[in-house]
Amino acid sequence: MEFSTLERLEETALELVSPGRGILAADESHGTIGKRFKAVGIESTEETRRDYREMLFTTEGISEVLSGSILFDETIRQDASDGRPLVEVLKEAGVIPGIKVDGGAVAMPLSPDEKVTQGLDRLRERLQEYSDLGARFTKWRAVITIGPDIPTSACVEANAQSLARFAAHSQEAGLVPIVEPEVLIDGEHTIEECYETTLWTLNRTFHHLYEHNVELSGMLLKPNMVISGKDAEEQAPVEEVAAMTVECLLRGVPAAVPGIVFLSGGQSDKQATAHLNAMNRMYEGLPWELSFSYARALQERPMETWAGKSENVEAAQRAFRHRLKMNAAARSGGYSEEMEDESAA
Ligand code: 5MM
Repeated sequence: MEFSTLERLEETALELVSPGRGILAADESHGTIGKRFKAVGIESTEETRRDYREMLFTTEGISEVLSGSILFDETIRQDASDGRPLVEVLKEAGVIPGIKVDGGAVAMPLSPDEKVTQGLDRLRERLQEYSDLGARFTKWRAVITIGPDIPTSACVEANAQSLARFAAHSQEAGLVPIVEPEVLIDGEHTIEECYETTLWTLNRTFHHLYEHNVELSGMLLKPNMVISGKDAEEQAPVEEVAAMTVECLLRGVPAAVPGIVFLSGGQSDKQATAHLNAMNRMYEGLPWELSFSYARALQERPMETWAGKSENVEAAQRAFRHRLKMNAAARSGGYSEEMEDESAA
């Protein structure tokens, strides 16, 4: 890789994890956004999806707390209601546009309870197009499920290798890859089981990243937190989640990676903030920045408040700004439950 390309990748990666800011994952595919909209009574059409994302992107003052936003293929081609491309709206607001480039996780052949992510075909051409459309970073999500006899080694390897191939393609195109191996919260597993599976997945992912010559200083990692399964009888408290997560990352993520941007993975919005806050409060001098790249934990309240009605835009933007501010505070361990009421008021 040319030195100037690497320098540009490193600069973008560092900007995405700059202090007090984080990333909005707004890259829901049609199926996912349809499900989320339906739950709050919004019909999913090209226009409602555009209006909703425009509402988020035009929230005043977001660049103070938002460094980047991950878009879906449809959104990167859409114009705002005033005719400006949504990508320009983000850029003018001081937010870096990124793009999800995976083709979704599908059932693994002969092991249907596990998933493999597709989308490597024609990736080189697609990345060129996304770069021309204004994207500066990319994202690929792999899904690992904990259950009886799973994950299998075949599943972990296949996903880790695809993540590495994606990351290599992305850097070749001058785009910062966000590598997202998500160990799902679904299930009755203990926090210890989540720790083991997460560490295994991270180790194999970084093994393949190395084999594919990916420059670690020009990428970001988007992992799950180490947490009890959603249906586990015993739920680990905040400090334990924070400690187990950081200890796992210290053993699985090389120091050359500039930042770790967590997914929220089905945690409540306040839980996701509290966990990130505890990690940043409890640990000093970590080799990487600890930040967020949440979808649900940032959007839950604004989406519900908006409900597809233009008269709700201001209130929804207030809810969005509030959640961003809480997570921005968590970047330095300065968040507290009391701030929820103060800021909301
Ligand atoms: C918004 O959800 C993203 C896309 O998922 P689909 O391809 O299934 O529609 C997803 O990649 C997202 O970026 C991460 O999972 C983080 O989202 P959460 O809600 O876990 O913070």
